[in-house]
Amino acid sequence: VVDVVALGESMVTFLPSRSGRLADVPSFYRGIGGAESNVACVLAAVGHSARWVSRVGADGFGDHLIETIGGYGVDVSSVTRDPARPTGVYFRTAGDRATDAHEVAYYRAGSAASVMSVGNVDLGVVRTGRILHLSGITAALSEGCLDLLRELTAPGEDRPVVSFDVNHRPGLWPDADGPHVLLELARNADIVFVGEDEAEEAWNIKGGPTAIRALLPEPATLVVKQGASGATLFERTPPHLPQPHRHGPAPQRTPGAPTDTTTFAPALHVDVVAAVGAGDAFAAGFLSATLRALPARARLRHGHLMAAATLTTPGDLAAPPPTRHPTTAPHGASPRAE
Ligand code: KDG
Repeated sequence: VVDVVALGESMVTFLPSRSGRLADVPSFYRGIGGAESNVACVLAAVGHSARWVSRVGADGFGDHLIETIGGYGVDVSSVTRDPARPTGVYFRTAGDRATDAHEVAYYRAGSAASVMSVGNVDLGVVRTGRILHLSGITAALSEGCLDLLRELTAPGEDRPVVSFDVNHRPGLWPDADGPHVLLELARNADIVFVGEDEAEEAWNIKGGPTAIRALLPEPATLVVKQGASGATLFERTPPHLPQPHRHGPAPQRTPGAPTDTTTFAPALHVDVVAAVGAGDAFAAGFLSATLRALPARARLRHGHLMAAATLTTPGDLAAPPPTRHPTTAPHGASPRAE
């Protein structure tokens, strides 16, 4: 049993050499992106066992993703290579520090990961984690990816605790269905992360965390991220996590207490370099502290600490750990700074 399995598309990211419009940036340098693998990387960096499940092309960018994510200590042995489709890439601008307004250009349609489906992903492997971490990005990639998410979030006694980051990316949805689909998926998850601004944009919810909880009462754990001010946790009952090193089905869920406990924790004050990846780092910190069975406020605090580290770097991830995990080293490659 690994602590966390994260499933989703990762891409080689091209970060701008200087600020300005995409049309004007003269050169880019390479990083990695992918909301779910970001979560896995941060978790592995702080000592958890984490597995990333995905598909990449049989190309150099696929090699780079596997080697770099593996370099964080993530188990990449369940990542499939697709000889017929490329690894997705995307370019981003530095954007405005105050508003985080930036441009993103995706080149991921028809990518290897976009054809993930119930038929080509090993569901048994995906369900081996104490927590399965998913995000709404995957649902937008294709019908097959959406079916896969529906299967993985379908209620069932033997599924792992399902963590779901809404990650509404309006530019990825081909039609207006995104918000409805994201709500449906979130309602079936056990732990849900959503930004207050994201909920307002997707679901037109204006009443803050309490109104978001009213829309999303089903998940036992709901974390509403409120940007630089902090985050609010609504929780009926902390997740029942199977013990590490134990095989067999997860313990039976007991019905939650009827009322929520509400906890707020302020964010850290940081000089933001780039917000990209901060939500993923927050989720990883929160899940890490949840795996360690820490109290509610400490779980939020761990989220903020991890997010703060990422906010002070231009890319998705804070600096990788100096040494790689010997047991998960793919192809003997060395870790790379992003
Ligand atoms: O959370 C960071 C991600 O948004 C970034 O890595 C790119 O996964 C990505 C996406 O699909 O937007």
